[in-house]
Amino acid sequence: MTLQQTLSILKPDATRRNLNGKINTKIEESGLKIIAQKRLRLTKEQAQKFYAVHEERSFFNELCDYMISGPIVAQVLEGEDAVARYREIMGATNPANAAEGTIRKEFAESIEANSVHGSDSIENAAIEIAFFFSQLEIVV
Ligand code: IDP
Ligand code: MG
Repeated sequence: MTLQQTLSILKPDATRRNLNGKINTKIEESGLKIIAQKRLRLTKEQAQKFYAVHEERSFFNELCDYMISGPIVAQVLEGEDAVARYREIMGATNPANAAEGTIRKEFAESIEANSVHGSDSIENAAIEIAFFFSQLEIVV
């Protein structure tokens, strides 16, 4: 067990339906702590940069358009094994395959509008946190 930080995003479908509080409650009930949080709206260029790893995938352009369709909330979560732990409580990418009790099972609208993002590795967590936050904004 190691104390880790991971990047979370409440996506435009979540902010549009006023679900920030409900999702944050699930995060906090899992034991993860929200140690930084901000609401913002990405530009197309920023969305393309954030999702650059998916550049070759068929849904890349649609995904970037969706991510700029409304405000998002970027967060840093901290806790024991935070990267894997958050992936667990988020649930599968496609809500149809997400386990009971997960955020995506409960709230996601579709495989694209699936309410939350979570870093998929410790290395990517560090890169993604630095994309949104300076060290000054992360208060443990
Ligand atoms: P993840 O968010 O569970 O890590 P990724 O495979 O990294 O899933 O995909 C990034 C995001 O791209 C997903 O969260 C979802 O919003 C979107 N996405 C993934 N697969 C599809 C698809 O088949 N069609 C449309 N959008 C998709
Ligand atoms: Mg991913």
